[in-house]
Amino acid sequence: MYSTDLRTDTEKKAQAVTASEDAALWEAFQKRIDAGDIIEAKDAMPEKYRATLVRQISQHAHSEIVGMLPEGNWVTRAPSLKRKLILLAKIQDEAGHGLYLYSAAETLGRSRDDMVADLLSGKAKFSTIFTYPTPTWADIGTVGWLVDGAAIVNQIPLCRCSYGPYARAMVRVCKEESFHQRQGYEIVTTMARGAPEQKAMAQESLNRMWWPSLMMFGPSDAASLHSSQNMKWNIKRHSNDVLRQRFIDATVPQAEILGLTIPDPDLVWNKEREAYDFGEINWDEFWAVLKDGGQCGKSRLRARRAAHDNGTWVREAAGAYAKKHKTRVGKAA
Ligand code: BYC
Repeated sequence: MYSTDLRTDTEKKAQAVTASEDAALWEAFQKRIDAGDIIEAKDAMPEKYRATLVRQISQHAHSEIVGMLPEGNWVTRAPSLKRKLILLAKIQDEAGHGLYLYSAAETLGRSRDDMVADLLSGKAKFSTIFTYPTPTWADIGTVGWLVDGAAIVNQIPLCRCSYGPYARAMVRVCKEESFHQRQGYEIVTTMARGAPEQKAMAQESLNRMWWPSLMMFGPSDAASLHSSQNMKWNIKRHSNDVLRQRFIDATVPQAEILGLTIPDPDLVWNKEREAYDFGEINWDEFWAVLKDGGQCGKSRLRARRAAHDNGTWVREAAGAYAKKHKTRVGKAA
């Protein structure tokens, strides 16, 4: 996860080919993008476009799957049967998101097994937000409210991404994320309006999760490596900073309604910009988390590896069944 190079040998070769790729292909491709065309799996595309999408979509899929872990830890401790059921349904949705996304990435020629191997070996990244611990029940509320809230702001524009299979997967993901955001906000609302201890727990969680949520949008535009090319290709429709600002402007009033305080002394409404000014994000922390996995990165990977190992027999049984079925169908034909 924390290496800077996500490319497989095949992708490296593919990118090397890019230099010698037909300039006419690049030009014709860019014309299609500029005309608002949707690119489909079998269409001609520059190898760099393909590799960029595999990188982003697989990282996104890994984030969904790893994101199940902090929530999974709370299923047995959720405060009521109703809360357990809702949390289980949400976690199941995240697994579904991972599956749509792995499938979308597979249309670009990368196998799911290879992508999962990159996650398990630590080569592929997943969202920094899931390297932070969730030690209290209020964190399950703030994950829904802030993390799913940030995900919606980031992902709604991806429904109009130039690559069809990714864009279509995003439509359903966004609908479900919207339910997730509301369930999180409802947990935080219940706590903020409950006993003083509950409100304090909600505030303490907000204090820890606010800044990491802002980091979900990626580095500042000045430091973003891929934004300008990705925007040219209509993979990204808005820059990291634009989306981050959109999230802050939507979320601050939600905190005010709850009587909670955003942990940023520099947060102030700017009348001229009609947006909130906010304090400096600790980018050293962001880059350090990307590099070494922060507090929980390593334990998240350990949990994923254990789940993968424990599921070996299921994959083997499914493979044996598929083989048997194929032989039977072959004989019948
Ligand atoms: N975490 O040039 P930049 C969810 C990396 S799941 C980790 O701006 P780009 C949920 C970036 O990959 C939410 N890495 O990159 C699930 C690049 O490194 P590489 C997941 C990050 O691609 C379960 C480098 O930093 N959402 O919501 O133009 C339960 C430079 O960045 C992060 C998605 O994946 C980060 N936060 O923009 C609940 C959305 N930020 O690859 C909720 C799809 C940056 O060159 N992805 N990096 O080694 C995107 O929209 C874009 O890929 C990003 C980054 C905005 C994340």
